[in-house]
Amino acid sequence: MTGTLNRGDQGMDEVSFDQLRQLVGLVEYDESKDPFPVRAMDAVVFVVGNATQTALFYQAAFGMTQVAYSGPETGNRDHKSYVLKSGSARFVIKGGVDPKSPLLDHQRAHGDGVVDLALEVTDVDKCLAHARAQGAIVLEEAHDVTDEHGTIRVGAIATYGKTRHSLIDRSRYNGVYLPGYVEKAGAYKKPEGAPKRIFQAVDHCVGNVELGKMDYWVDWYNRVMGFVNMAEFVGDDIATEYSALMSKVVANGNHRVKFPLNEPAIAKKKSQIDEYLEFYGGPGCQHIALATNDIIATVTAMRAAGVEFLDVPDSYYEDPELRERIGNVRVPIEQLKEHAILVDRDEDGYLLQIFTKPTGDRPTVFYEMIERHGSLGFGKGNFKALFEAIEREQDRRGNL
Ligand code: TYF
Ligand code: FE
Repeated sequence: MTGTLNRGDQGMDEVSFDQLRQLVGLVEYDESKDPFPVRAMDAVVFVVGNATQTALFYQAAFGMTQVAYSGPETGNRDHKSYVLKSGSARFVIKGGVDPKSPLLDHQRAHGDGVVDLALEVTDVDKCLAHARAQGAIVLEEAHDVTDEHGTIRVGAIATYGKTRHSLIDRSRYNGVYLPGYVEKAGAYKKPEGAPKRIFQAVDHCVGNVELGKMDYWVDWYNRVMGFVNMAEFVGDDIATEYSALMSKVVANGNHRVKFPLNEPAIAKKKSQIDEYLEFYGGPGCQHIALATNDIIATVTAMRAAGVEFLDVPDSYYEDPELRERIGNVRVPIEQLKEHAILVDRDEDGYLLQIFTKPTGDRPTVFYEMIERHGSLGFGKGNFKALFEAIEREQDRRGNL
């Protein structure tokens, strides 16, 4: 079928396909010509030092809902694992229990971080065969995992650093997550009047790779996963002037899954990417952007729960050029200023975005909240203000 939209998990959660189109910026594409058809992100999987407390953090501060659990009580003696949902987004939070758990070694080396950007695919075997033919490292061969709720077919390939892409076909499964998990709500109760959800979907997941390796990984995603390059990038010119990083974006055919890739640039200052690579102990996932349809409510709820966002100087909002550049947007500039929300416009529309400070102990992983109104970009017009704000934080940490 030509021009078919990849309908993803429509119906499985409460975010409709048409909502997603707006939320994460989808385009039409011909899935039949795709060597590696990806439906959606299946889950972002984290390994952390204390999964029990981190799961509570994502409920209290990100408004997520706990839906499943695996741990010693369910026969998994190695680690605890909590599954959280918000709209179509799924986070899985794991922490070692057995002192010999390899998850504890991972946490010691990297701190809290993302180990798996798991993808929902229609044909695990086809994707793995294509990936292998293109030279990808296969970490797990395709195999079935079955319980009373049906069968999952799963495999995995290695990407940058210690990160993997699990490939999951859940079309024959109706359990809550994967075999081995039990359905389990959290004890956490949302405060009265709290929004039903703070975000609806994962918009993009950014990888930081070593100096000189960005183009390697762009090419890798092109070849191995059939991803296409998106127009937005930070090139040499911007890099040396103020950003200290270079960045390109790859996406699956319908742009539902978007992976920007950053590498450090040699600039006057130590790159924020170098700081990440040093503290993470190598390449890894830098930020996850979460799509919301009401960024004011999102930021208000997250701030109330104690999440800290990057400061934006008043001059950003007072610049007369800003009004000219962005035109009419849903939220008055005064209100954007009050919440430190950034705004950018391109030929397709505009977007509102805001960035948290690193959410863990190491200056590594952080979040972006993004409200799209037609724009398919990443906030190019904000790069200068954003990178300066990141560098002010880097300086406070003594890493500039
Ligand atoms: O994902 C993006 O491209 C934007 C901008 O270190 C960005 O969110 C790029 C690099 C970075 C922080 C934000
Ligand atoms: Fe981003």
